[in-house]
Amino acid sequence: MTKAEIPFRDIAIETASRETIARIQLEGLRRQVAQGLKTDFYRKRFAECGISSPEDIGTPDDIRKLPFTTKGDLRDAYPFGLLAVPKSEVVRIHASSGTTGTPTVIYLTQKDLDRASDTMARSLMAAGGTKDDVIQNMMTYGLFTGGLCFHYGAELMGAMVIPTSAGNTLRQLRFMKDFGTTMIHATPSYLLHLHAAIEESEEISRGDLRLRKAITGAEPHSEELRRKIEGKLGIEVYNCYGMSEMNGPGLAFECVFRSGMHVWEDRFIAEILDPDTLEPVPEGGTGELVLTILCRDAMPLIRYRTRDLTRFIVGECECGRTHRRLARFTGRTDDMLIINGVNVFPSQIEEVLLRTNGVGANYFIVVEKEGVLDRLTVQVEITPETFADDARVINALRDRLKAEMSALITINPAIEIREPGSLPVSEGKAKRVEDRRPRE
Ligand code: DLL
Repeated sequence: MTKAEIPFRDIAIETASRETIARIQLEGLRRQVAQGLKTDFYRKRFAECGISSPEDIGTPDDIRKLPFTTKGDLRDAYPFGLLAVPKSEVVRIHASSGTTGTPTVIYLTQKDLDRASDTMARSLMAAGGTKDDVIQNMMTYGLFTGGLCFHYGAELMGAMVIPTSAGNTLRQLRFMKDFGTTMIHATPSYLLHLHAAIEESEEISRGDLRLRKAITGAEPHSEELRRKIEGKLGIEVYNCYGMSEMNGPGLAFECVFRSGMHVWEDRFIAEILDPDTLEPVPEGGTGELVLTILCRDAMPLIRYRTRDLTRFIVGECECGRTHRRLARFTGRTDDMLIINGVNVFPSQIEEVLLRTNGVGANYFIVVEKEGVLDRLTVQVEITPETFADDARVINALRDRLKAEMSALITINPAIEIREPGSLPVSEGKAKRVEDRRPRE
């Protein structure tokens, strides 16, 4: 690929000097501090750090004077505690799993949404997407950002977007064939599932499809898995990182060289810190990604602890972009599980168990692969009284747990009822989760 062929949405900003980026970040950070001061939450937190005005931020490094924000803070601020504009300015909300039943919610003004869509469009164009693409979005529409936030960015780029949402693989394949889909957006596990479905299908073969690229994210995956999917489907696969707290997918994205994800540093400040000391790691070292959003008025989020572990890739990218690249994520510092792209905290499951009569003292969570998809099983000890009851009572308890859990975590667990005292009791810190999925 020649230099002239490298695609950009906004070449000036994407290749801006580091000095320009630092200036934009300083202005953006001051704006976010000003927005933060409009909320009780940040006014109080800033005061504890001696910050009372945006003018207290003199250089980009002054970000280190600012407090951290955690998922727990978002839970405490639910539903509107972090709103920095009049409620009538909000045009949409999105949400992700909280550590308990309270979700993590974000609010967006129309301008915030426009900027989020522009960020997504920029990411798609960096991956070589164009207005001629037919993009099928196989991520769930609704509170999850992978549906709508991706969708609006793809539309802004001018592509024809097919909002099939997740699941219904046969219909996905028919649409891909009939509308000549060239790009798809799906989790890595769903890409594998799609490949298996094509192999098995008597109706549709790979030769019927015009697919050239897939955008994937929402769950960790390895370079080996990417290569496997690329080989099987005969396409290029691009890694995309995001989280609902930061407006969803596309905050970091791979360009056509596919060697790490550029973080859009005019819109986000990314720090990589030692999760214990919260001090910066040496250049290129692995640590927790801490993000500050610069492009949102409705809800400032400063030094948000993502709990995701990664590192900056040292050196320049061949594409000429000056925005630094993140390496693949190697894990998290908390116990969040990502099951078929959905975030699940063991504490959410525990919450349902604790409030249900008839449930005993011990439980165990197992995550496994079933074919290419993930499967969640919750083994639950019940009380001796319930265990002695007849099968109808036990089945009703099982159904109730299943319904309440799937309402909370949005995926269907298998519930295995166990006899009192039958699950292993750990000495010391209870081990209640076993992730048996092979690390790819
Ligand atoms: O997963 C947003 C998204 C949608 C990203 C579509 C990419 C594509 P949440 O549900 O809030 O938002 O989950 C965010 O998912 O903190 C990571 O732990 C994980 N994650 C997201 N993308 C990647 C990725 C969306 N490319 C959480 N690699 C994050 C590894 C990822 N982990």
